Amino acid sequence: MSDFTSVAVLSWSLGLRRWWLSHGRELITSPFLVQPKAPGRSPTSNFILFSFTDGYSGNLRDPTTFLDVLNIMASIVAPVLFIQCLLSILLTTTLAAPINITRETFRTCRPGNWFGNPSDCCPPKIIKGPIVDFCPQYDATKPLRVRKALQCLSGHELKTYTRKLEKGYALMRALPDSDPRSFKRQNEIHCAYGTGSFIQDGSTNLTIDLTIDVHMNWHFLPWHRMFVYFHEKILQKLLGDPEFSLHFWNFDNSVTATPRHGSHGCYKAGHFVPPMYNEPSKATFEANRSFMAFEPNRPVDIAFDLSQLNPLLGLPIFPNNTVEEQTRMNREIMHRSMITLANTTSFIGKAYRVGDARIVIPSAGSGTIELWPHNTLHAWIGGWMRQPSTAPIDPLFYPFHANMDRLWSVWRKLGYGNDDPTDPDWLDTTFLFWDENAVMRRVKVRDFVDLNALGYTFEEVNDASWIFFDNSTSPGAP
Ligand SMILES: [Cu+2]
Repeated sequence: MSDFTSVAVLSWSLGLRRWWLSHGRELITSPFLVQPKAPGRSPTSNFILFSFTDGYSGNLRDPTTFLDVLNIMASIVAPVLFIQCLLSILLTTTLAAPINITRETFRTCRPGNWFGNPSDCCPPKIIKGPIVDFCPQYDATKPLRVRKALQCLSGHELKTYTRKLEKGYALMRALPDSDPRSFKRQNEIHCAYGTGSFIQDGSTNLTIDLTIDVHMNWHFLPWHRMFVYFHEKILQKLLGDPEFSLHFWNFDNSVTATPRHGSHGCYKAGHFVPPMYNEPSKATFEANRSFMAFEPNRPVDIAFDLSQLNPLLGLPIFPNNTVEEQTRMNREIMHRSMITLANTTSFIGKAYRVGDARIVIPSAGSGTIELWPHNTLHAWIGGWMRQPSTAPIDPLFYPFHANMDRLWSVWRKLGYGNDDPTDPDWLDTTFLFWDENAVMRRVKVRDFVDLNALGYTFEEVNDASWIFFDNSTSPGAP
């Protein structure tokens, strides 16, 4: 907020001064308005960037200098920034507080958008029944449920798990649309929370509506932990099995070595799309993915960049790396995202409170873990997974995000002073979710930072493959 204020105020004062100087001396040459050529006008600076052509006559206008461009931009943009800034100051000084999603938030839901792509996915505007505060039920006498790595399930375990998950999804898909636990409605809730469909309570009274997005800021990790938690609870309820755990896709695991004798935990590579999600006969299958995601021996590309488009087809270019090249790159990026670049602020994401405008540029607010591997793999998997309005339509979303959840807990254990924010505006943020009994729950971020209190943990896997990544090792070294 303070950065924004100073930029706005600076732009405003610069703009005013330049506007006065320009108009006072009749020097302005606007690229946007057709003006007669000023006789004898010559460039006042060596920083000549553009020449503009009069669209009607084709005459070349005066060369416009760098300073003129700055001048014009400042004159146009600064007042807008200034007004926005004043409103933001007004809001933050009077309302600075954690985001709270309420009945009113649902009531005022409206169509949203993501990078200009419209969406219309508001859940029912009227929440029926009471909203019940969520409270973790920690029972020290009970063993923690273990979410396991999908690639490590033994033959029998895998069979049982696949059968259960298939049944769970069949039941979830069979629920009517009116049931908030239905597969369709779960996509809807992620869509509403991720496309600016919800408006911050109270902001509708002002000239600008401040929308909410759980991506590109510090809500990314806790919100998705909650979302997967309730998804798992709903599966448990439908299956009648309170011990059912949603196992994770260990996509960051590029282990290529055989396990050392006596090692604990699972040491198998997890960087391929889990086969049960790629078999057309299974309820976990989704055809709408990039063709690369169906190649059984192709590791994921954590470096994938959707902006690499084939100029002829407009389709993304998938680099043809060898398995060794790709896994080395993946380990390097994981190391950077989780360790080298990841302090508390840069890992968790930018603060986002009442009065803050929705952040719409990933690099401006996302934590490192959201940028890599999260965003890159959503793009690499493709299809529904490429947009927040549709991503949970692909069942792969859930084991994918279960691993994101695990990576958050791994980061906390790494040392380096890693710890979650202590800011009450983060801890006291409340979201609303329907639970396994279709009851609306008010959920606080502070109740979702401790996995043990939530009753589950993750199987140990070989994170050493990226934790101890050494830049000096030759490509392909395990
Ligand atoms: Cu999301």
